[in-house]
Amino acid sequence: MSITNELEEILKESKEVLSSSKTEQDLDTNKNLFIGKKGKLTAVLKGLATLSVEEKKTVGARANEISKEIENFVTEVKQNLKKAFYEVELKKQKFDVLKPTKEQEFGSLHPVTKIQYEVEDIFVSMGFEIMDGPEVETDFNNFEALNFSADHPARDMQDTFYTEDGNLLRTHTSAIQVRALKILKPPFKIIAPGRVFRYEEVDASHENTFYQIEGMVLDKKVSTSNLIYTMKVLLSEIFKKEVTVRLRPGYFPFVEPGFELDIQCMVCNGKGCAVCKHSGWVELLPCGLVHPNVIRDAGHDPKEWQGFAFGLGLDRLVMMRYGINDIRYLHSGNLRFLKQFAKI
Ligand code: FA5
Repeated sequence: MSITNELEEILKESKEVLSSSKTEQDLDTNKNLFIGKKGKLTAVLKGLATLSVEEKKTVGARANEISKEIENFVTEVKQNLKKAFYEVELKKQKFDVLKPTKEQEFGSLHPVTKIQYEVEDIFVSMGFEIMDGPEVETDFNNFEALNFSADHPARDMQDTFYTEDGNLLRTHTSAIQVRALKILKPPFKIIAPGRVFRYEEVDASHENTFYQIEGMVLDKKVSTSNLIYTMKVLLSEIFKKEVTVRLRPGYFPFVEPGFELDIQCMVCNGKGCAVCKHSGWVELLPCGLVHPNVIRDAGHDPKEWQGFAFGLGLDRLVMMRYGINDIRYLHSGNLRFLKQFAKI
């Protein structure tokens, strides 16, 4: 075989061998078979010495071209091998950030949140809007504007934590009534859920941090019948069965008349237990018609506008709904307790 043919054969063979390389290391070894010190092309070039000057020129030039072509082919194969390597590696590393680590480890809504959402749905379906307010309130919004003057004895029932600048942790969601009266143009219907705080001796039915849902309607011709009807709808929707309630007079400076709506204790079925303080009844839903002073102080004419308001104790509602015999379970972060509500 002539040297020229031998060179073309080497080029052909080198491409076949180089293409079969599986790794970059393989490729280096295969490259040396052709253009390394002991490679086939190097060996042929050594034979050039026997050729004439003219042949040396043409065959030598072709040999150089072939050497370059093999080098270029090596570079091309190397790039393809790199690309394939990273594709495989990336596929191995692909992971789903949202995939739960264990099948059973989903979190769930807190029972108080669940019931809050249910109450919200009931009121939204009756045309109420949902309002929010801050947990750190002014004395004015929490007390003063609700007819509790600075030395009013009813303040003693709702002692709280004060900040150094004279504000306080709100003791009830009724503070949001004041905000609603200021911001909204009557007629309006709102509910306002939220966390409230009191300096309170903790027992089976009293926490120092608990939840309420405020409700307020301001319109023309609002009566106690509207209030009682709305409370009835709420309770029948929440409990989905007849519940025994009693209505008695209750005093709150910002309503007149004021009522206490108690529910027969569903932990002991009215027999008496720690939750109802052995009375058979649980205070759940104080309410009343908005006091004319509150309406007037907010800049509306109490002869034109009337309203009702209520303040639902959400934790106690949850306790009645599920028969929970101690309020302290609710906010203790006890997972064995909370997990029982995951599938409800
Ligand atoms: C009030 O807080 C009034 N703002 C309610 C109101 C609103 C009256 C609008 C009239 C018109 P009271 O302090 O009774 O009222 O609390 C309301 C409800 O919150 C109670 O019936 C009870 O269900 C719940 N509650 C009160 N104190 C605690 C406590 N320490 N722990 C858990 N729940 C409580």
